Amino acid sequence: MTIVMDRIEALDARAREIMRGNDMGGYTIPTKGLYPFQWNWDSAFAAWGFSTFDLDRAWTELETLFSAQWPDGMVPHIIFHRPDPGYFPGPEVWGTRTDPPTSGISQPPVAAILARRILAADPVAGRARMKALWPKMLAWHRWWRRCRCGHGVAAVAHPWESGRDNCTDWDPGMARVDASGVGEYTRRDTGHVDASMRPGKLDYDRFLAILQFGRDCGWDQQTIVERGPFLMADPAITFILIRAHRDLAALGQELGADPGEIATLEGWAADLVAALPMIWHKKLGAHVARDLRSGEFAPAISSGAFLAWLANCARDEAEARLIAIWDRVRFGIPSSDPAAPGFESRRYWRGPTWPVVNALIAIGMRDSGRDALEARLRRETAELIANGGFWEYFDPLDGTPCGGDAFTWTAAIWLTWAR
Ligand code: 9YW
Repeated sequence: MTIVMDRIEALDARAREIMRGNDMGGYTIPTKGLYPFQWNWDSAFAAWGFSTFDLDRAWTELETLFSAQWPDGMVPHIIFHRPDPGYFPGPEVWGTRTDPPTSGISQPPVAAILARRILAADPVAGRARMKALWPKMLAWHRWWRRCRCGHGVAAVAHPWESGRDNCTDWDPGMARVDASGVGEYTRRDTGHVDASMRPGKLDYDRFLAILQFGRDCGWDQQTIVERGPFLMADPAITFILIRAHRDLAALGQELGADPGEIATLEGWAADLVAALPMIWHKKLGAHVARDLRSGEFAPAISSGAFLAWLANCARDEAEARLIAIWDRVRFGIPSSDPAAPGFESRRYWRGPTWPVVNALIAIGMRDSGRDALEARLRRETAELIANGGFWEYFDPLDGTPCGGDAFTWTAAIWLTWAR
């Protein structure tokens, strides 16, 4: 499909309007109603989107995100800047007692990857702002190393920490979570979006049981990692973190950071690469999520495996298998293999394609010289947005727009990459 010029301009204008409309002053919400706070990786994508038309605002987005960094270096997955009863679980459920109130887990560390791209667009005026952010990003990366990489590759202590909430990746770990004591609660998400597109009731019970464990131990990371109800190795965050460590090291070179700290970052990336065999699934022939409590692998290849290109860690024998998975759908990389049990084409992370994930995979394709694959992924993602609008995610089989409308990160991905 060729999208004609004035149509592209109209889509650009709409994307900017969505981003401005979701701008709460210093931070951007993912979408009105469903997600009324600042989310971690959404904000990094928002900053990248803003960098196409308002560089000052792009840096502000990252600065606001890092202003909620915990003393131990963690950058939380949600920042509850202002109360809003439209979302559950809110700050009183998380009980982190921080100011501003936040959740107690993190989210995929894409900030350094995208900050490097923003600085490339703003090398002069952006230098001082990136310089101020660099030690904060380093502290966050150190938190990942210390609190989530003790088993080798990167782990998540909650499916929400992966950013891919109900993906088939988490099925083995979630099956072991006892949710019998969570008590009564009222979900808000299903009031905004069709319940058939959202995680199920048992998923939510388990999400809450894991949250309650963290809250009850005062968000003590050692306790969570050693004894928490859920801990799984995440291929997506592992690949993202390898790339982010390297990008932060490169930013450090450019900004004249301490060479010892730059070498530390490169060492952390190398250690993650060395640990990759533990998530290599021989029979499936790809990198696959793995339960760190039981050793069990996830049942299917997910979009996480495609991020190996982003980290320049792809294994040749996986390539044909990954492309075969992609060929099973019409639009974009599916979040889980359509041929595997558990795939649902519209239920959140159990099958749908997500423009943000496609954009990260595309960076890897481009950087590793897979230009034809990158062009195909861009064309398919652009078609979804041009035909369906700026929705949260899409059915990869027929392109049906799903989830929330007027979504910040989809607008950002249009402006930065898909158009
Ligand atoms: C939730 C905001 C967030 C994303 C996540 C996505 C979802 C929150 O929305 O999580 O309550 O389920 O899974 O990746 O950051 O867009």
